[in-house]
Amino acid sequence: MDAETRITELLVRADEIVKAAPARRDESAVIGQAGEVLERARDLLDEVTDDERRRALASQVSRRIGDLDRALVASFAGPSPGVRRAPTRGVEPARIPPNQHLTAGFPVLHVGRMPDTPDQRWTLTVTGQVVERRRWSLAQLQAMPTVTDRSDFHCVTGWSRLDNDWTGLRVRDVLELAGARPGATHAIVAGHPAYTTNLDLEVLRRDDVLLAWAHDGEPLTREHGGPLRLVVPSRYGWKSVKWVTEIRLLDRDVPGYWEERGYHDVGDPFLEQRFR
Ligand SMILES: Nc1nc2c(c(=O)[nH]1)N[C@H]1C(S)=C(S)[C@@H](COP(=O)(O)O)O[C@H]1N2
Ligand SMILES: [Mo]
Repeated sequence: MDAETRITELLVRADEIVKAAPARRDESAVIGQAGEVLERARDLLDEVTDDERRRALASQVSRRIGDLDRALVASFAGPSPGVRRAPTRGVEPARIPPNQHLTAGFPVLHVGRMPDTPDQRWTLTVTGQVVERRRWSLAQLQAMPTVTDRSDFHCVTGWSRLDNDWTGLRVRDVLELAGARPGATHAIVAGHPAYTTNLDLEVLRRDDVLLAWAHDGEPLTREHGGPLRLVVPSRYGWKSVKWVTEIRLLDRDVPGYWEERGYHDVGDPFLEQRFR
C-alpha cells in the first residue's frame, strides 16, 4: 500500500474517532487518540513523492489536528496567564518593539498538546530543496559545535522577555550539512503536534537563529519546547517553533499555521508586522 493510501485511511480513522466522541465521556481521551492517528499520518507525508499531493494531504492532516487543537484550547489570543509585567526603567527604549511590554516571568504559549516523545527518540529532519535529505538524533545534534547566544523574545500577544541565553546549534550549520539547492529561498519549520511556520532562508541563516536545547543555562523544559526548539529573535515568537522536528526548504513562500490564519508572513516585531 502506498503512503497516500495509508494516509487517507488514517484520516478516515481519525474522523471516525472524532465522530464517535459525543457517545463517550472523556473528551480529552478522544482528542488524544485521534491526535495519535493524525500524527502517524503526518509522519508518512514525507513519503508522498508528488509535491502537489503531499501539500494537499498535509493541509488535510493539519486542518484536522487544528480542529482538535481548537477543541482543547478554547482561546489563544489575548493576554496569557502568568504574564507579570516588569519595569522598563533602565532598559534602552530602542530594544522594546512598539506596543510591547516587558514580562518578569517566562509565559508558556502554544496550541495543542505537548509531545511526549522521549528525548532518545527525538529526530530532526532537513528535507525539501536540499542536496541530501538529512536526519539527526538529538544526541547527534548535541555532538556538533555548540553556541550560546543572548537575545530578546517578543510574543505577538504583547509580552517581551529580554536577555535570553539560548544554547544549541546554529541553523545555518545544519543547513550547510544538508546543502540548500540553488532554488531554495524559504523554509517551513514544523514542530509538534502539527505546528508550522514559514521563514526566509536569509533570516534562518543569521547568527542568532538557533536550534536550542538549553535556556539561561538550564536544559530547555518541555513546556518551553524541549528537547529542541527553534529560536528566531528578529521575528515574533510564533516563528520560534517549539518541539521542532523538521526544516523543509522550499523554492517559494508557503504560509504556516498562524500565517494561514492571518498572521504576517514576515513578522518583524520592530515593524509591527502582526497581521497581513
Ligand atoms: N510547536 C509549537 N511551537 C510554538 C507555538 C505552538 O503553538 N506550537 N507557539 C509559538 C508562540 S505564539 C510563541 S509566543 C512561543 C512561546 O514560547 P514559550 O511558550 O516558550 O514562551 O512559541 C511558539 N512556538
Ligand atoms: Mo506568541
